[in-house]
Amino acid sequence: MRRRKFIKKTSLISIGLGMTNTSYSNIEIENKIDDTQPVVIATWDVKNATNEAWEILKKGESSLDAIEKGCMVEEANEKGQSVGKGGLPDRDGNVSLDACIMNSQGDCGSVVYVQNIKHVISLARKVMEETPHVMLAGDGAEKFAYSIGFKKEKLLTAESKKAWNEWKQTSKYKPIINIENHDTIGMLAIDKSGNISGGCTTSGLAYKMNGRVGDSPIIGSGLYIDNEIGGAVATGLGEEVIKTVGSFLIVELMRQGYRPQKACEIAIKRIVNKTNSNYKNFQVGYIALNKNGDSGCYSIQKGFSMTKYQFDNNINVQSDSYIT
Ligand code: SD4
Repeated sequence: MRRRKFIKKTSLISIGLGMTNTSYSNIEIENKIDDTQPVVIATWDVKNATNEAWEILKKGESSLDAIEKGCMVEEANEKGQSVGKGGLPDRDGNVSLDACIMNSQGDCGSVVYVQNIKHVISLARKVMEETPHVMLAGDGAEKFAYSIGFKKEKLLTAESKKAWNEWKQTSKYKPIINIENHDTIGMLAIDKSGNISGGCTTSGLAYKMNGRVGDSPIIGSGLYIDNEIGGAVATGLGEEVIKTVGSFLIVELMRQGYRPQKACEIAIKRIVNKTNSNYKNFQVGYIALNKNGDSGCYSIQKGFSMTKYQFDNNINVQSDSYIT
């Protein structure tokens, strides 16, 4: 019933705007739907995380709560080696986490280089809600965390330590991402009131240089939300996302009328088309959601996917990619 209503109301209109200084002349505009459907999307195959978020959305609670609780599922999952406890360490053996969160009012909070706190998405939320700042780093972020009751925890698990020891023997450090080795959680959700929020949480690039921070906690790069338009979130080689301010770019493209799918594709092509891009050697993937509940995803390499919980269906969708 809901689905039919949604499809009926989202007929597409393509209009040529005669733009001269861009190759994207066909802007697609969707008719607005007048009722709100909750929806949550996330990077990679994380159905437990989207399920947790969906349960919160279904009860009519806020998209911000859904994002925090959904991301926490993967932060606590020690088997996931790119997020939270069990994340792979830097080249010196330190696990350091980055995260950010953004609400529908445009407020945001971020933490970087946090070494002893598992739920950095919650800490980012506390930075947003309880400090006058947007970003806290390292020891300062942890000091704040302990002062408000967060527990100190060792994040390096035996499994990740073993992987690091093996890497030390066989691998040389290269500042490119192994395309199989990432599953940063980026999540976007719209609640029953129609408000969108987003979050992103990661242990970053495995075996990175000590002190390195990626795109995931950088508002505009790893995540961006605009409650009038929608949101976007990134995964993959953070340096390339930062250089093109990827998530902000996608939201601005949606503001111009592009659907989320097309906006993600344009943002990926922006990376690929850089003159010095060695895009064949790294992965970047984006997901995006507009205020109508329309979503999209796109990546450079094959293998990226998005999990989407919408219309009571929790599904993993394979992403199209630039390299096929
Ligand atoms: C980073 N974007 O730190 C993150 C890495 C990533 O799954 O996506 N890992 O660059």
